[in-house]
Amino acid sequence: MKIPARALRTALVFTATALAPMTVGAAATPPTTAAPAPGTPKRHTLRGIITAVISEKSAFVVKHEDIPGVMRAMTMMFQVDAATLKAFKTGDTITGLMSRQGNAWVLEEVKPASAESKK
Ligand SMILES: [Cu+2]
Repeated sequence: MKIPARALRTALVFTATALAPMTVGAAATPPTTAAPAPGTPKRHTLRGIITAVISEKSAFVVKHEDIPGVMRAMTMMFQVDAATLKAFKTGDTITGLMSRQGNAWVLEEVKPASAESKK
């Protein structure tokens, strides 16, 4: 049986029209909001200079700038991971994300500050 081209075109248009509301409905569904996992520490952006590297504690002493609403400018110690510890030295200006984890302040995503200030 041969379907006339015109009838076939009509059928396709009808199908597309029928599907359209479904597509719109799916697109209108709000994305699932990823709520922060309970217990995840708040992280704050920090900028400062490393005044000492304490290898045996896997820590940096950082003289950081004021973190509005969180902490005034001060010099304090931050735990860092082994890779970060090796990647930086005393005198480096850095940015990072600080958070309170247990009894320690932790600095993550540490980057040279020069990379951040290139705007
Ligand atoms: Cu501080």
